[in-house]
Amino acid sequence: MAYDYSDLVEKTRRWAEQACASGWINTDVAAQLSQFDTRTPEALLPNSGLGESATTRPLIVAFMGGTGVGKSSLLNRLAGKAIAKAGIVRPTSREVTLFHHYSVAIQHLPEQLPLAKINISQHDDHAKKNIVWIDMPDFDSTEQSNKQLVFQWLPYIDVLIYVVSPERYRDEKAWRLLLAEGARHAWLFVFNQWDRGQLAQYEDFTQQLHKAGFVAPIIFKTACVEGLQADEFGSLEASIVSLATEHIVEQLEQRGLQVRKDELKKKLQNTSGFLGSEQAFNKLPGLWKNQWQRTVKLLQQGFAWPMKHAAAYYAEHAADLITNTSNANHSLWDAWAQARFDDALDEFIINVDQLGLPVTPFKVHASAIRDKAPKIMQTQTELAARQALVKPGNVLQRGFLKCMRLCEIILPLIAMAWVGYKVFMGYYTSNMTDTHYLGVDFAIHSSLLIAMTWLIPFFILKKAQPSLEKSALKGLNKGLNNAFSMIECEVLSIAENLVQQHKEQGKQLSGIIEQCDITDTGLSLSVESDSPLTRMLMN
Ligand SMILES: Nc1nc2c(ncn2[C@@H]2O[C@H](COP(=O)(O)OP(=O)(O)OP(=O)(O)O)[C@@H](O)[C@H]2O)c(=O)[nH]1
Ligand SMILES: [Mg+2]
Repeated sequence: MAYDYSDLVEKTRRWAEQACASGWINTDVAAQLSQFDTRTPEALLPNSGLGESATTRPLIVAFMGGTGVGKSSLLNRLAGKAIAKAGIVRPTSREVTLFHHYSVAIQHLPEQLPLAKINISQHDDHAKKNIVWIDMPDFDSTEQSNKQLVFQWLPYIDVLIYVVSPERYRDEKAWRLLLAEGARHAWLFVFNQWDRGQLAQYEDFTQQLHKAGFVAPIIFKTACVEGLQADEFGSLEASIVSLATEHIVEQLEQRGLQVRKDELKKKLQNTSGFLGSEQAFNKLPGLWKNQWQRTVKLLQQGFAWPMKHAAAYYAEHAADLITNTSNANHSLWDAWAQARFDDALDEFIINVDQLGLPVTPFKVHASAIRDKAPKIMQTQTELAARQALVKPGNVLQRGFLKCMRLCEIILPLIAMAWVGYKVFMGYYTSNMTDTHYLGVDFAIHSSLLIAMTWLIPFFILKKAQPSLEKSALKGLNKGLNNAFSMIECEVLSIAENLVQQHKEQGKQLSGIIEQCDITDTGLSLSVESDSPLTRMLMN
């Protein structure tokens, strides 16, 4: 199914709006994408009502050219009466003259047109029923409003009759207009005031048109001076009448539509260049990892002293910290660290730019992570320091101390049990064998044994207690590394998120580009090479 041009323009406008809002394209590009013209010749006379037999709209033909070349004189000649002002004052016409068959309904002209500047005349010539003739003001005089009026009418014209005179056939402004508007219309050329013209000028004009892309331009030589020899005005009139068929109007519509779609497609393809390539986006995670590794080394060096200081503080206030009664802020992330982090992000953004990728989405997301980094660092270091102070030392140390605490209880108990056993056995054997009950030596030795089994673990426990400062430092180091990897991941997830967004933007854009290529297969309205229309179209 072919997509309606105005739908495509609307889709493009909506895409541009959201892409600009999220920073993927700048406002200039968005403005260019939002300015596509939906005005077409078929929109000039909606429901033009060409009578019961006609199924199509009339052909819209307009005289265009510099001031004084004779546009109004040509229209008057065609009408057989002075319907448009023609004269020696420059410029003469300051409004558009519309000349049409009375059966054409023109009451619904587009609102964008300055309706106050229209002069309307009707005729009853059945042969020219399917043609609406328009005389436009000049576009090259000092009268800017005339030029503006011409540009307001141009999109609604099927066939432009470009009129020149011997003085004004090499006009720079006309040349530029021809090149800019060339593909959008069919063109006929009139070398008017031929009564004063020379063959060399005619040939020169033909050459110029070749350069503009007309292989065999159709040029009529006319002279709107009464009583002069016959000119080619009749052929001009006949040519236009022969063009006013349903088939040619459809061909012109189809071609106009294709030209507009091609222009839109070209602009969209250029825009996809601004979004950057997928390969470039895929390089981002690696780039950031390298960048961050260098920054981490630098930050670790810079944090060495503040970490010691913070560890001493935490060790000193361990009890307050654990019971949460201390509000002391010992953030390692100072202005120096923030500056290093900002440098890293800025360098990353420069790399993004050098890869030809849009930087605004990165800048927007990066500003959030700039604020978040100090919080991550604060939370992670404090959490790890607290954990380290709750469980000081390493697993081995903690296991050994646990063991010693057990020994401090169990060993004296074993010693006492052994002494008790000996006392009981000594008492029992002394009764049986009538030997002396345990002596003084036993009392001294057993007391010493009990004392030693208790004192040795007690002293070991005292001496093997891990240092709180070292534990806090270890905790801070762990927190620091956690914070570093969290910050790295945050930036990586931004990069990944933007890769996804880029894919989505690219997909939407290529969707519209593809839709520009789809044409109705049922309509084969390509211009046949032998059609007179071929000579009227710019290559
Ligand atoms: N000699 C000669 N004079 C012509 C011819 N056609 C028009 N003129 C004169 O040229 C002058 C300008 O003609 P217009 O028809 O007003 O020219 P225009 O292109 O409509 O000019 P603007 O309305 O100012 O854009 C008038 O005085 C005409 O009489 C021609 O074929 N030969
Ligand atoms: Mg005029």
